[in-house]
Amino acid sequence: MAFVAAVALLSPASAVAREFRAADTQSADYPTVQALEFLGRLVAERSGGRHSVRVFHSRQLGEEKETIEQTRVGAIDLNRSNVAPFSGVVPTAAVTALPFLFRSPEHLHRVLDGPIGAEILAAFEPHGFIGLCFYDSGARSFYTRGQAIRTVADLKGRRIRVQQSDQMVALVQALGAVAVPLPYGQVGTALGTGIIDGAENNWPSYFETGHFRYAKSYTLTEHTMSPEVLVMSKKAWDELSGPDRAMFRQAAAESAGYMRKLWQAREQDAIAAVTKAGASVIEVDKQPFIDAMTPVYDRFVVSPETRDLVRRIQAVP
Ligand code: GTR
Repeated sequence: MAFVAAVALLSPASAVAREFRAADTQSADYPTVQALEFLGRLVAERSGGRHSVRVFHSRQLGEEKETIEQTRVGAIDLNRSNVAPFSGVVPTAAVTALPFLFRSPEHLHRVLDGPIGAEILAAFEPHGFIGLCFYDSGARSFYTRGQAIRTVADLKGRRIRVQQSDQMVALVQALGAVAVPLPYGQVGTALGTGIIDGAENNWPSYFETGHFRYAKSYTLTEHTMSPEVLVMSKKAWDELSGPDRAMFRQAAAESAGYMRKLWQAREQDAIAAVTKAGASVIEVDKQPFIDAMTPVYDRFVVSPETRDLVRRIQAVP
């Protein structure tokens, strides 16, 4: 017993040096990847060089569906993904991807920066993840090749790529389109070859992926503001000391603030770049799109807890 206790004292968890592998599907200079690098600098500094974060961007560790699973089992330590591909894994998190839930970026920030945001991050834990922070992702809108989308009817029968998420499949089906769930890295080729007619994403992703070259009409439906989320695998977390956990949480919160500033500039730059390259931006009456979303809410907002969460999010001013 005495020997065991002495060994434990000699090697407290906080003294164990570690490289944390972080996965991100976006490219090296995308704001989420920049935020992970920033987090890595804080962690290295504040742990006196004991810990470091190695960022694998551009899907080097795989597509989101796979990296989420690998993070769950502890093969990847940190993962920055959109909440939508988490929909089958952490149902509470999927609430933030519900269509037309957030009224504005300010509403989203007020919800995610407050107690509801903390509650949603905490909901990751029973599923093998520690929710560390949310990052901005703007609003997602549809973009298409060929005929532009001006009304819900223009989506009828069109093949639209969605993230690998049942909720996103349902959203697109509710608009009468054919949902094609594909990993992010396959969308460019699918658009280029005409396997799909369109996809949906925020401005920076539409630009950075080059999708604007094939799908030249961007229709401002802004149908979801599904945020990005940074999680740590519970396995890595369990090996951290209390002070190291607090350090990670603090560094993640600061990286979210850093990212928010980068994001605003990046959105504006992306809008300017795609319009300069000839993409047309189409404004629509959103009401018919909102009205079409009832089946999505009927299917995914079922339990009393989820209903209550949606109500509380809507009640945030
Ligand atoms: C982006 C998001 C990625 C990924 C991608 C997609 O906006 O940053 O994490 O989810 O969308 O559509 O697959």
